[in-house]
Amino acid sequence: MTQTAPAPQTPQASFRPALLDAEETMTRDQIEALQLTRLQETLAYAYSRVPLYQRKFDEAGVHPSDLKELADLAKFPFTTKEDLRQEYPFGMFAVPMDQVARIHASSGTTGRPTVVGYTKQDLDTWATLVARCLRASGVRPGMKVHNAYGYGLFTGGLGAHAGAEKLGATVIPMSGGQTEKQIQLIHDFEPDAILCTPTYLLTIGDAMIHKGLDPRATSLKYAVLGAEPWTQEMRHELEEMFGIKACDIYGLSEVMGPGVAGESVETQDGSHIWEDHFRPEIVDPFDLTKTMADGETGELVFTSLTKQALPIIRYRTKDLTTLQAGTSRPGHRRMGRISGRSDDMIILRGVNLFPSQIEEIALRIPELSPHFQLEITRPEGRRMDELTVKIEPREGTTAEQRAAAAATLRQQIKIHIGSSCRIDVVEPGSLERSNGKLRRIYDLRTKE
Ligand code: DLL
Repeated sequence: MTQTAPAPQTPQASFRPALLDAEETMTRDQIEALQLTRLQETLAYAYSRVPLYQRKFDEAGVHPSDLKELADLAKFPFTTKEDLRQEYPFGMFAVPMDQVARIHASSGTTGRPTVVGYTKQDLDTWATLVARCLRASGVRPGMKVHNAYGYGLFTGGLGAHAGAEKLGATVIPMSGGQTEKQIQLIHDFEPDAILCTPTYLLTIGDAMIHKGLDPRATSLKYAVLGAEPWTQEMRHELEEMFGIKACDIYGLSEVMGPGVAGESVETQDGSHIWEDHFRPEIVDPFDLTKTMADGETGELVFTSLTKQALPIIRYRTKDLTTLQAGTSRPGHRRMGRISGRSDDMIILRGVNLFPSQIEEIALRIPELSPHFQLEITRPEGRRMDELTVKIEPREGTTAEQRAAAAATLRQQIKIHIGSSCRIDVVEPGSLERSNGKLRRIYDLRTKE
């Protein structure tokens, strides 16, 4: 349970550890003991209430009673986005519809949307966990929070909103888009924190600069950013641009929404997964029988431990990362930076490449901006795919500096990733700006 402060606090109120949820201070042993009982309950609950789970467990020859210790989870079958699509819209709900208090959906790029549901208790847990994340990232009761995650079926807007309210903050429910209005409200309402995607914060900062405003002069002190991969270099860019502390928040609709994991402002060393509610695993995406040890990279898989409307068993996120021991919340493990989704991996002449790798390299070159797109083409008559990095230079750079920066980028990509590519330094302001989750990859192969 979240312990709310007895009286309204000012933003300056010093942080008291007593404000942490009791579960945040649990030891690893306590967490794992809690996980075991919750996991046993969840498996039995899912098996008895969701036909798809019953079918899949039966086919795999496992029964919920086979889970005697945490490692036994590896015997159970995975759940994929495809399962949710097949059961569209409500086939995976474990409660009757009159107990479903809210529905969200994620569109994805192809096929049917995936639909997720929440009971009142699920919504309360969700708000509690988002509140934990916001507090870890520096937000305090009494602060004003500008929420620029999109409201609607996307879990970002309403998820972040409920968490900020639960924390005791004052929420400004701006939603995504309308960048001019965002700037106006940030100026007029003087929020302490902003919640949005990293690329959208960049859009807002950029637009401020173009209007002759200084992003460092706003009232903002904290940003809680997620919903898309971002790098340490992008963190540095945004922290410098606004003079703020920027922390990560991670989540996905199928598992809950934002707030599955969140980063502490004191350590800024990756998001702690709230393991009292989710059991994470890292598996080898090419050999799903192989569970990876802490520190090894693989695909992140989640099992929910308390969800009522949509219990989710070994859900394959497609997100590639590592698990490491917790630091500021030692009982809960931390996620490494997400290098990308396996869906977003470009395989160029046998070399695997993620947009975040390009971001990391480009932002170390002072003449280049964080605005870039990746185009994949297959020129006529050629058997090989080509990658073009379209990137904007920093304003005020000369033609010579731009050419030199392009050559450096090309060389650094070759050295660090192993791919040859074309670099197209385009005019500042010419690439599409983010309104939320930014599309970085343009695959033009089918059009040729
Ligand atoms: O993006 C939930 C969310 C909203 C998280 C707001 C954080 C803030 P989906 O639309 O279902 O849900 O997309 C989930 O987005 O599998 C990751 O690939 C990516 N993602 C989410 N957070 C992060 C992050 C929301 N902090 C998918 N870093 C996930 C990297 C992220 N990728």
